Amino acid sequence: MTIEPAGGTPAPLPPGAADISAGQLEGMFQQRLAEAFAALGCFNLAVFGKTGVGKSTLVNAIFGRDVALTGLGRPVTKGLVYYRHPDGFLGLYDSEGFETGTAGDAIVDGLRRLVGEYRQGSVDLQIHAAWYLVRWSDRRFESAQEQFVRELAGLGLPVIVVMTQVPTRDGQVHPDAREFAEYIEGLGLPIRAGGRVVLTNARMDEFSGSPVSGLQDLLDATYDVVPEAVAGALTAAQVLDIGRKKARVATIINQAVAVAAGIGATPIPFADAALLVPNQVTMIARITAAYGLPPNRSKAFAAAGAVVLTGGATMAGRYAVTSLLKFVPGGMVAGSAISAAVAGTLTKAVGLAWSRVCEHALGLTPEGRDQFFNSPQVTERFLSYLKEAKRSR
Ligand SMILES: Nc1nc2c(ncn2[C@@H]2O[C@H](COP(=O)(O)OP(=O)(O)OP(=O)(O)O)[C@@H](O)[C@H]2O)c(=O)[nH]1
Ligand SMILES: [Mg+2]
Repeated sequence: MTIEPAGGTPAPLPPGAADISAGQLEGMFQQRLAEAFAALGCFNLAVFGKTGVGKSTLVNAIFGRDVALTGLGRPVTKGLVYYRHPDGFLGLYDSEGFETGTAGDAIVDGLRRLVGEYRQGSVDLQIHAAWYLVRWSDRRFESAQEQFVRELAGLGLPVIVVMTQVPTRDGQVHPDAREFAEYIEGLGLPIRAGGRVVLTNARMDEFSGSPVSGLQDLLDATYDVVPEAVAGALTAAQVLDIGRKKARVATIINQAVAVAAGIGATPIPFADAALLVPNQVTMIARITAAYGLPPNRSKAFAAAGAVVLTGGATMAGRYAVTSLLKFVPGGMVAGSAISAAVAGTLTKAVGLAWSRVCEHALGLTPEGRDQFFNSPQVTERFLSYLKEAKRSR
């Protein structure tokens, strides 16, 4: 028989599928994980602005990583370097040491060529959003800067103008920054975010006590301009808006539950509970990718993933079957078969438990974060979360 995994191609099951070997499962896990990350694609952001305006700091605050430090830089044109983060789903065009005037002209010329190239197929490098940064304390916006923004927009790039290092007190923006933003807005530039300048402060300023602000606003404005095809990559890459990650994961779990219910529509003999596992492996892989867990953060993590999703998924499947089953009303059909409802419930429990493992790995759970994940720890977490899923039913 074949099982349709959520969002993937039908996976042939070996004969006597109730006993998928650990080796087969490990291979399946690696393949599904690779597929899930490939399906995310890559979100490419271009960041422009004068030296010291706060480009790196802002990117760091929203994506939680110094892409320029961790990525492999590739000069694409004079003054513009493209970094692909090793995780694969985030790319950054950084205009290091950017100055307006002739240097700006050279960048625009380079970009024109680039945009032409990716229109011809290298979609992978397409710029999905462009931030133009202005530091509030500069208090002036030169005509060369204005010209540059117009040219970027003229190339078809969705440009968001961002004011950086903006001080606020009690939620109130410094009046001079507000006035400066209004001046820029008054120029009628062809910019996104509804023509607004987005005001941000990416780092708490110890001296003035100005808190971090405006980052969610900038992220929301960025989502608004990003094509649906790379929204998943943006969701995986950003570390600011956990709600968006959770919402994506909820969709993935629901899809897997629907597939599981389909598998259980013809009640499965109790002993064949492992029939549910390939779909669960796909779901787990997609959840992992959706959260933006580094696919290869470390050898320890990769090994842990393999253990959980080989031994773990099987264990989870069996554990769940033996211990969850009796809690599902009407779960048992003819005494020893798994119904659609039960198949769905089991899959949901596995999905929720794995989500929590991911959140734990990212430091989003009250327990904090294990920097150095090892396999037994992950397995233990997974099973304890699974038990809680059972209790909370
Ligand atoms: N308080 C505060 N400081 C900031 C902020 N953004 C940047 N800084 C500081 O300003 C300095 C320059 O920031 P960077 O992020 O390196 O600026 P950049 O635009 O990447 O500079 P180049 O790479 O040289 O073009 C650093 O000392 C930062 O700590 C901010 O939002 N708030
Ligand atoms: Mg920088």
